[in-house]
Amino acid sequence: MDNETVFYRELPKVELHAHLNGSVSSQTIEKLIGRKPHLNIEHSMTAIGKGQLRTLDECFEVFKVIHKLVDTEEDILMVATDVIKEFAADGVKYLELRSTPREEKDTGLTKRSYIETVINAIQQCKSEGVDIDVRFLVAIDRRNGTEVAMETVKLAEDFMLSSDGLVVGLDLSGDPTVGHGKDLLPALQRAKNSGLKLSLHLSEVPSQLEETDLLLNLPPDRIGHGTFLHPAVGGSQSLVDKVVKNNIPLELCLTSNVKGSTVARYSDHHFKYWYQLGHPSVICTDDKGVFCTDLSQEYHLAASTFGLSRADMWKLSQQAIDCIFAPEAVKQQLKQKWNDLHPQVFK
Ligand code: 6MZ
Repeated sequence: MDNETVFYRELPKVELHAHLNGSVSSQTIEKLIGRKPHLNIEHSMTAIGKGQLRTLDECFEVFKVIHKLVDTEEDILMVATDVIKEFAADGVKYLELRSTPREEKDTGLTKRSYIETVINAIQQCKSEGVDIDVRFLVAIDRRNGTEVAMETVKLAEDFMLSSDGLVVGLDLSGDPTVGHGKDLLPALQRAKNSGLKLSLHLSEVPSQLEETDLLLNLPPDRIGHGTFLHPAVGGSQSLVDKVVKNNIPLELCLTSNVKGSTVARYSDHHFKYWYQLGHPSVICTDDKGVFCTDLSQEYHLAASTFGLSRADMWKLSQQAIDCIFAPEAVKQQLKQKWNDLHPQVFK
């Protein structure tokens, strides 16, 4: 490993935007394929390799293939524990995983047992002493509409109260070209009122000014992507002003946006715009398995693309602590951890 690679691996990091089924590594996919050879799924169908570009639509086809491979409690337990350990091995000290609870009639999987299994995986890793604090965001897939969104919020509320602080919020994701945010507003409002933190995918594709404006009025606690918020790419100053005024952090995923073709080149990535504004921006992976990346590569990529120093990148990872959904005491513990690790990382 070269010097730079070692630095970004050792840099303590916070991962706030990771979809569970998009984060499955090639090793875990191999194990799943071994469990289900009859599906005839090949590895090339579940990942987008180096230099390959896809449309966002094609990315969503990939998730459907992975969902076929992950359809029992046993699968979810394996996937979640593997993903957590991989993030830990990459130097992630705090992780918020998100996933859409699914029901599978054939295997008896229910939405409730889906969430319980992810929670079990988190607890199992903790009891094994894996050095990472993991929390969970229950995800709403926007394509499933109003009723499912409300049902998901109720489930998330139950788990927020019964999971010992592990379920901290709600994610709104799914194919951004399907459905409209206004149909999901009552569910999101209810979630907010009950104390769930909200991370919403906003303006991931162009021409969603009206929807974005509506959802920004909630306001959400964090924004996923926000690729088309600013005026230069067809967004608007008033959207930017709302984000800035409410100090809503952005979760930014460079490789995902370039491979999914919503950003043409790394140097065009909106990280630059928000970083120059001094607005809280957190580098994340989105789907490390599908996009063949990890968080240390994303930090390295941001640094090399935008000419940032190691000290700048340290500051970015440290500032991400203020954007987590876990309570203040956890932020303090993480800040202490960063202080303790500083000499070793800059040795
Ligand atoms: C929007 C995305 C996404 O929930 O089954 N997901 N939603 N934009 C993206 N950009 C590429 N990447 C992933 O993980 C897979 C699900 O996460 C959401 C989609 O709903 C996808 O089906 P889970 O663990």
